[in-house]
Amino acid sequence: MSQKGVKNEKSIEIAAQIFKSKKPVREFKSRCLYHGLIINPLNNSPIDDCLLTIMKSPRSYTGEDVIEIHCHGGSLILQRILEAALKCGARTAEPGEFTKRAFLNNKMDLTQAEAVIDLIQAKTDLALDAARNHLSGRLSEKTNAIKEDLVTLLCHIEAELDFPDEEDVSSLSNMKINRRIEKSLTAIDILLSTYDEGKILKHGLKTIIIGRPNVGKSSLLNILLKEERAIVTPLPGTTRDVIEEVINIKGIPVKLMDTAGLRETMDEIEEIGIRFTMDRLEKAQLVLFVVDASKDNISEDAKLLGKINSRDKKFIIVFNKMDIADIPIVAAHAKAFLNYNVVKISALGGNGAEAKIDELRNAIYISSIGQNAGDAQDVIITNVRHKEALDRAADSIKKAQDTIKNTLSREFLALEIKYAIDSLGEIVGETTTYEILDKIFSQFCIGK
Ligand SMILES: Nc1nc2c(ncn2[C@@H]2O[C@H](COP(=O)(O)OP(=O)(O)OP(=O)(O)O)[C@@H](O)[C@H]2O)c(=O)[nH]1
Ligand SMILES: [Mg+2]
Repeated sequence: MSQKGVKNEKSIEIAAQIFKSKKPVREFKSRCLYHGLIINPLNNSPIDDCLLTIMKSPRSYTGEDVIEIHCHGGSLILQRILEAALKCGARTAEPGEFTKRAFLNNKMDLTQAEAVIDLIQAKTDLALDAARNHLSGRLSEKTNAIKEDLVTLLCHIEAELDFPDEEDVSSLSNMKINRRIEKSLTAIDILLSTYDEGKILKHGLKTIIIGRPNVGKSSLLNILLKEERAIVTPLPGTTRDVIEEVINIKGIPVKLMDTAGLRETMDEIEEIGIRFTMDRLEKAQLVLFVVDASKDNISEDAKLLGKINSRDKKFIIVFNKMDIADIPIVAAHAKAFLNYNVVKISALGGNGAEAKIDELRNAIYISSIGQNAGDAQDVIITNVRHKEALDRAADSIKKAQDTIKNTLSREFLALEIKYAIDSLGEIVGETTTYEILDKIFSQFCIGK
């Protein structure tokens, strides 16, 4: 980026006008706390007894002179202190402005700046681990390593093109080039393979509870939430609206949606509820298909499952009401769902039911991100911008391989490798446009 090095030289001046202490503010040492009074600059009346610290450039979050005021809590005090600073020429920060300045002043790269948003928005420990990993620069390290390999290769190819007769420039065989770009492609593919997990960590696993009326869907929502959230009655057709709640299963945010039972109905409101159910089903990643295991005949359930089945979703069949189910009948039911993962529970609770609910939680966890999820050491791609840049880099590398296969001139090969390098450079912010930067930082809802 060329617009590096934003400077903000007024902060110490402003602090000097509103903070009174034994020592003048301009003589404060960097990164030390000083005690004093914040005053109204118009009439010198005290506002609050505070501590103030100056973090002098370049050793601050943004790389500029930063003032931090530690005052008493309370919105009126905060408001008055803010007004005092504004009167002396300060202005409130735009969303993400501190982090944007930190990026523009080379205090962090773009993946680290984005990690700050993820850190603030993380809802579970695993999401926090992934964000912290990016903030520490591990994603940048990985993408830079891939990029550096490609840059070295490109330099060699270009040297050969520019100085074909030079003896110092050893010639690279197609096989050697292929091996090196294949290595980069594998490294990109490994990063890309983490995106499904990353997406779930960041946005949650959209999970719909679906089934025929009265099978115990709302009871299941309630027992997973450990609270009486949805109305449960013995009457089929109780739930009409979609009820959404988020639970944390071993660090995965699971967005649960309880829905209206599916059946042919003459009731207008219930029919609207069923339409809502079908809309949400389309967007869901995981389906908890609930069956009343105490019923003799479940062919209707199997038929319904056949109708809603789709390859882009995972399904768990939940046999509910096991407390009143007949074991031989349940065994017969299971035959209708041979190809599915079936978990048997009692959503009514009691009598060992919790262990079964744990089994279901585990099944949800494994079906969402697999057995190996949650290794804090791994870099996980959570951001669609990074994924798209990696996709583009992989495409360019494949095209580079094609130029070798089709015995095209090495100039074409060099061009594709250069595109791959540029795409990788976008991830850390070396080759990112201002529009993209604005879009990224506008996602911050607070000054930070
Ligand atoms: N014995 C037993 N009864 C259950 C169990 N789970 C739910 N029930 C009962 O089944 C009835 C229906 O439960 P709900 O949770 O309202 O069922 P639903 O699928 O949400 O029903 P709709 O919203 O009408 O589609 C209620 O009387 C529950 O108490 C269970 O595990 N065992
Ligand atoms: Mg219900």
